[in-house]
Amino acid sequence: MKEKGVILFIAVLTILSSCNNDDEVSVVSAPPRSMAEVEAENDATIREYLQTHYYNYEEFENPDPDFNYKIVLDTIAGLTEDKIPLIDQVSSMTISVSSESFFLDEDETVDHTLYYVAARPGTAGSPTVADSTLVKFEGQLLSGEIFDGNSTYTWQYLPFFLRGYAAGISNFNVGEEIISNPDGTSEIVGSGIGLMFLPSGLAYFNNPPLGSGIGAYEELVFQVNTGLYIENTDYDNDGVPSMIEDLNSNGNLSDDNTDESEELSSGLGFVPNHLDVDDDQDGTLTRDEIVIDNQGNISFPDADGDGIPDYLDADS
Ligand SMILES: [Ca+2]
Ligand SMILES: [Ca+2]
Ligand SMILES: [Ca+2]
Ligand SMILES: [Ca+2]
Repeated sequence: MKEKGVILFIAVLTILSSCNNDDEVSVVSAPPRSMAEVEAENDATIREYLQTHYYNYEEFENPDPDFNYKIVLDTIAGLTEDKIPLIDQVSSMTISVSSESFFLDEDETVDHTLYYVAARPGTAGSPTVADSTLVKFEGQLLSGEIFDGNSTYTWQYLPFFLRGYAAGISNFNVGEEIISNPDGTSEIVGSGIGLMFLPSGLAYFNNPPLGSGIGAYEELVFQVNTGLYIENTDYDNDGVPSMIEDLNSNGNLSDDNTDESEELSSGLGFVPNHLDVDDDQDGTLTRDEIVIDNQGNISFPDADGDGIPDYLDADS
């Protein structure tokens, strides 16, 4: 069945490309592929890359005074054949992804593998996927082509970024403090420098941004410099740290929305708890349904004792 679909698709493409009417621009898109199938392919491609490439780990181990602490990737061949391949230096983590997060019809939940290495471990704490983090980054394809980046530190609220990017950063540590250089630039003492490899299911899958140069189902590589982070970031300032608003603890803050049915029926749209100041839409702000003591400890009263705290319980 699938092969027939592909043949039909090619036939449609051929018809369109042989149509020379410049006034009509048609866009044809194939139906999304199976997430499990794509993940298996992406993982094989990434592992092949990791086996055949290394990074400038020796420069990080014994840095020259003028070393710029940039990760450089290269192939292992000829003069470099004694280098340690990335596959022997990376760690990995498994992240379960629901096809719903890409609005796919086929209902799948697929384990994805993210590979990462800390080239220079940061000297302070480590953000969660729900924290705002001060980051410099560079995104590239496995081909080496750079598609995005920011060479100055920028605050990034990680839930707004790619699932794999946020998860990758949560493995790295940040630095201690910002210092200003005489030339007006500034740096962060002890910041972390890391590298991560994302299968497409932890990135854009079938829907990369137009004009980005990223293909559908393409693997991505990010080099990051993690400067600082805000511990227990509370993005919507409702008193509940974003990490605690991940009610099903799956590391994805977009699928926790207590008042989803009310929001959809009232036309308010979909506002997940980490962005919602009244999580249960009972008209009382979340901030007024929780208790924060002088030490900053949060407790969650449950007035009717039904096991659902008041801030998530529309009838209490
Ligand atoms: Ca919050
Ligand atoms: Ca969640
Ligand atoms: Ca909501
Ligand atoms: Ca409420």
